[in-house]
Amino acid sequence: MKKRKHLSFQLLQFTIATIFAAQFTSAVDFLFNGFDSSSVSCYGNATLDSGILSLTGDAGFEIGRALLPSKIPTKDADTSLVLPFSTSFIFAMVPFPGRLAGHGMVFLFAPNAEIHQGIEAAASQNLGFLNFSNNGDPNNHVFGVEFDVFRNHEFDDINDNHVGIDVNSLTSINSSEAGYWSVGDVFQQLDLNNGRTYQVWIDYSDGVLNVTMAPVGVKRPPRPLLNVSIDLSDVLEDEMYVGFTASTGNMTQSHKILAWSYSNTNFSLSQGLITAGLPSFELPGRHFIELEALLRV
Ligand SMILES: [Ca+2]
Ligand SMILES: [Ca+2]
Ligand SMILES: [Ca+2]
Repeated sequence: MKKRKHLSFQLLQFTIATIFAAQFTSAVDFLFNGFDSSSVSCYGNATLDSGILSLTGDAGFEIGRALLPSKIPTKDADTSLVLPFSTSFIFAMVPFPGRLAGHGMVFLFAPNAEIHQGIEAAASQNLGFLNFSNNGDPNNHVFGVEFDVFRNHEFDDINDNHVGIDVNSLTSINSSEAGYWSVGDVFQQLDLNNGRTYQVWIDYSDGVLNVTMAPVGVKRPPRPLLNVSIDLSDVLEDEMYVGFTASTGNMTQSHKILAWSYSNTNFSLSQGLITAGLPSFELPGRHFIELEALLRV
């Protein structure tokens, strides 16, 4: 297996993980600028190297998942209302030279950690999130925000470069071309899997979910990419695993997470993520193959 070395990547690794009972019962805060085995538990093909989390490698048909080691509460113990949350992470999807690149990754809440127990997940277009038989089942209790780079008509994918909101299903309830709204409300399209490093912000409060992304280092755009009214109270169980999952198939790419913050109370915690001096994964030139380019030939 190929290993990419990031010798120049000296991450300041620190963790703020506090459980407190002030405003909300069992509210959670954590912030990881780089990962080690105490910050996340890896499943399937996920690996940690020099503080970087790689969910998948180059073997094909892989599933990698990395979750906070313990479940966290997602509902107020007294009121049973879904706790507001604000999470942000920095990721890169890195193609392998000469290989078709796919399939994508999901930020998820799941009732179980294991890939092949409980709500089972499959590779390829299933993104390590669900599989063909459980897809769409309301008893799944899985919620995700997907970053999908291959168009699957069976899931009504809008294109091969989109961000979607997934409730118990890989058919998103809402999705958008990947990108952000810059100053003057001009849409800037972003190529999810060109190796570039992006920051994502996902906020949920008062029944509204906002998903925003931008190239790392760009200030958080005020207008979100996705803005959806959604009641998660029937979707989330009282305690859930939270983290990331990704898969490859015939098409393969590395799905990397560099940093991650999460809070139920402090919607500015993501400002503690280090966005400068991160390694670059962009390939010199354009040596990887995009399927759409191949099909045009
Ligand atoms: Ca897809
Ligand atoms: Ca999709
Ligand atoms: Ca692409």
